[in-house]
Amino acid sequence: MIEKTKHKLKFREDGTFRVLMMSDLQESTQYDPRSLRSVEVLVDEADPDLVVFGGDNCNGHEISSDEELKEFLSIFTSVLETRQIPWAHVFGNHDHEVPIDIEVHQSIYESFPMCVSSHTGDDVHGKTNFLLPVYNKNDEPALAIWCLDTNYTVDSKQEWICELSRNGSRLPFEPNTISNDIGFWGALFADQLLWYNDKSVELEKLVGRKVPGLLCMHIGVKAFCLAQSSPKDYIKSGNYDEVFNGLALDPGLFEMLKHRSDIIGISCGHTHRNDFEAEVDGIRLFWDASVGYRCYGVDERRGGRLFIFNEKNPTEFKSRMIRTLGK
Ligand SMILES: [Fe+2]
Ligand SMILES: [Mn+2]
Repeated sequence: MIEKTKHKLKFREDGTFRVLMMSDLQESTQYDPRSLRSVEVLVDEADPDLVVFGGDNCNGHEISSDEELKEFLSIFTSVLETRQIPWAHVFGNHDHEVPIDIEVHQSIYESFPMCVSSHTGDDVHGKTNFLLPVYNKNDEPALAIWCLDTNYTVDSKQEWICELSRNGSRLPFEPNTISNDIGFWGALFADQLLWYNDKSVELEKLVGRKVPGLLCMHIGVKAFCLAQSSPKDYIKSGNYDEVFNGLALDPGLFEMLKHRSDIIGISCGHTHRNDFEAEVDGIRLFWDASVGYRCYGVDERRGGRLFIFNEKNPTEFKSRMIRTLGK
């Protein structure tokens, strides 16, 4: 079933749909005023139909109670709530450090009137796995915004291998060689890939064709590393000077996306200095630099990433960084 969202997302009368992704706000109730200003000027300039908080939304160590999380979110989403702009979120590694039960953590986000985020249940790893269809003039889904939770990390390689073997028989490809990167951030699990695959098939059946999608998640797949290592071959614009090792564990999301061939772009945060646009194997890859000012980064690069889709041909979308310094 393709679930209904709290607010139906639709292309505008002029045929456009504008998405603003803001990652690594990494703030709390003890925030730097420049971080709040950064969110406000981005919303002003982007004029978005949907905002996606791209993970590391809060600085996990500075949030210790439900009330603090609510207060933090009230502060940083008030510009969206006031203007009635739908917003969604994915969790990043620092969000997973918040010492609040993940169910409660998610329900606090979803309790905000303009929050259109959803979640998977206990049968799928992570929480912020969901799909947001965007409807055209004929009331058909013409674009899909996908969100995936890249989790915290895994406790042991054994945990990940067990998970893979439980679900592996349904995977349409051979899993990647298991990396030795345990200890780095982020992990995707086979059940998340299967969730995406099943929803993608369902959406295709419902609409009668593949629906182009933008996938938003905190930590990028190895294709981002490939682009970084051969910039002349893959990178079109932007900065790529911050070292990135990819997800610690990934059963092969990128291969699955190529197999399904409906995802046209992947947008990630996590690195705070990188903000490139690249293309690998026909999928466009995007990084946005950090939107917050209290975490490490380059002030001149801080901001968010705007995507502009057109319902006539969503695959030909435009994207650019919006910087906040000096605005
Ligand atoms: Fe971060
Ligand atoms: Mn991160």
